[in-house]
Amino acid sequence: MGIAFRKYHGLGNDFVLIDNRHQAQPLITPDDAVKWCDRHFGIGADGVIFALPGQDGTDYTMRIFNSDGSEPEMCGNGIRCLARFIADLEAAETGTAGSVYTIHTLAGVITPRLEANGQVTVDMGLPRLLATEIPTTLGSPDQKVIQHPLEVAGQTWEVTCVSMGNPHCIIFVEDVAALPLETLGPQFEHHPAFPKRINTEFIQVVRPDYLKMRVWERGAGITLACGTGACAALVAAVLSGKSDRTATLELPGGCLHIEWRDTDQRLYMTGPAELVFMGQMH
Ligand code: ZDP
Repeated sequence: MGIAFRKYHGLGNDFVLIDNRHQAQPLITPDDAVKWCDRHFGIGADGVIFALPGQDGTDYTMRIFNSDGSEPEMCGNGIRCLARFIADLEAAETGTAGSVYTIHTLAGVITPRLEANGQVTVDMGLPRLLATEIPTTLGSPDQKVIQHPLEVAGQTWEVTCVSMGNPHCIIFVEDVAALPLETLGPQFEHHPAFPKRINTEFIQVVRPDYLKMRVWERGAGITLACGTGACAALVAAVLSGKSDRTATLELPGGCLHIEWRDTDQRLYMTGPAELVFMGQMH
């Protein structure tokens, strides 16, 4: 007997989605997720996402396993895919679907909204900025980490740290295309300054409202897009005086629209989420 799945992507950041609405225990293990995500021996994905029953009054719960089997607290592109997945399931079952969902995650309640034009806008919540909240040993525990020097690969980088529930460090560079991301990424991810490892975003400011980004993700390596990373990058750019509070983030897989709203200090991310195929895994 196989397990039914659907594959979705948000700007090429691709996920296997599992309908787990009937039980709180994920239908597959982290080890299974590693096999399913393998691009040669499995389905191929950056992670596996479960739609689980809601908790504390939320509509649903999201959990995600990275392609290395580790479990992140949040996933921005993934939660857009989850919202589309749930709406697709509901529509197939009842003929109608919701358009706003409250989702319980390890990073708090996140609220995606399906727009009429096919895009998904997500209230990603508040950024966390103190060193202990990232977590990182850089700077003092109760202070922000902005443009702080960090030695990696024989070079000193100025890093800014932002948690969107999951940990990010952001570095501004002249030319993102020129970076050897495959060799640099793992050295940031496993640097002792980051006890829970780290997602690393390199940002090129093209204009105050247009940033180019490349990402090395914790537990997944180079990906074509990262929603939490794009939100973290905009926060870092605003804190460093490099961008407006609303900007387009150009990632290898396409563009996300990100707003750090000044009225409520929350991040709003808008981007696509698309079904690729459905299948059954043995
Ligand atoms: O924090 C981590 O371990 C990430 N690999 C989680 C996945 C983040 C994601 N790419 C996003 O869009 O936020 C899904």
